[in-house]
This record gives sequence, C-alpha cells and structure tokens, in this order.
Amino acid sequence: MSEALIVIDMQKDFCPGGALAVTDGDAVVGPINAMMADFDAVILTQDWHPADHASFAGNHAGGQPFATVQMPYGPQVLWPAHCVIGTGGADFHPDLDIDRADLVIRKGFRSRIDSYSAFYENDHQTPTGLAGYLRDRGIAKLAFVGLAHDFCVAWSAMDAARLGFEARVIEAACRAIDLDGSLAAARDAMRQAGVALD
Ligand code: VGL
Ligand code: ZN
Repeated sequence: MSEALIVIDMQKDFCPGGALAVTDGDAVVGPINAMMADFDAVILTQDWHPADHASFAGNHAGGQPFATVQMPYGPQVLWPAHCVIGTGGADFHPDLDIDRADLVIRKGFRSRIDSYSAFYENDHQTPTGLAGYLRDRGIAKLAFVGLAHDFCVAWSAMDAARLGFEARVIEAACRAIDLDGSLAAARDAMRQAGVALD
C-alpha cells in the first residue's frame, strides 16, 4: 500500500527567529529530509495567510496573542501575525529538501477563517482538496511530521483518520507550541481519533 509523508508547515516563521517560533522547530529539518526517501510520495503544507487574516491578534481590537476568541466557526486562538503571503517568514526552512515534494498544499489563505488541518479549514467542512488528491493517487497510508505537533500536525492527522486514511504521527520529527497543556490534550485526542503515535 502506498504511503505518503505529509510535512506540515516547515516554514521560517515557525522556526527559531520566526514570528511564531516553535521551540527547537528547526531541529526536525534534518530528520525529515532523511526520511523522505522511505515514502512513495512527499507532500508539503504551507501556512499562507493574507495580512488581514482573522487569526492574527493585531487584526482584533484589543486582541492579545495566544488568547482564545469565538469565531462564527468556533473557538480560535489569536496568533502573532505569521506566514503572511509573499513574506520571507512564509518560506520553507532553507534546509528543507523541497525539491522532493510532489505537491505543496497551501492553507489559511481566506481572510475570515483559519486552517490548521491539511484537509479542512477550521470549520471542519471546507475542504482543501488534499483528500481527493491522495485518493486519486491510491495513497491510503499517511505519516505526519513537522510543526506544530499540537496544532497543525494534530488536526491534520485526526482529519486523516476520520476520512479513513491509516494515519500515524512520527513524534520525533515534530515540535509543539504547547499552550496550557495543548500537547498532552492533542496526544489524547489523536489516540481517541485512531491516530498512531510512533
Ligand atoms: C500553526 C498556529 C497558527 C501550525 C499554524 O502550523 O501549527 N499554528 N498557524
Ligand atoms: Zn497560521
């Protein structure tokens, strides 16, 4: 059975020095590059937000980074502005072996809604098209790595399991934001959803 490696948001803004840096985020670039050859397909996601994106604290009156607000589609954490379309922070980490990718899927490009998952925006309804791409290629097994473990990796892997893919997260090649216990909560939720934690 074909297996794809899904590399989540290995972008400069999520690495040390970036706008929404994940501690040690750059440490997983080398391990991810090394495992690419073990898969039948490599797919990269790229967080890709317009400057007026509703997930940015600065676009809300009095909005504080890392506070949670209610959006029409549910709760949403407000983030520092990050991965703004066309800026250097939205670029992939310069050492990531992007030439090996078959597909780059961008997400979060609609101003009014965030998209953590590679499959659906945060309303859990608006598809990115990735599921159809994978099914068309006959890929039923997925391994997830990248940033951030407790947000975009977790949401992607849980959606994959719900969509019927065999999903695993290779935890050694992930790093977390870990807001108020969010990593432990995400690991529990992933197990509940049937995601294997390798
Ligand atoms: C992410 C917060 C905001 C992620 C993306 O890649 O996990 N987290 N945008
Ligand atoms: Zn984002």
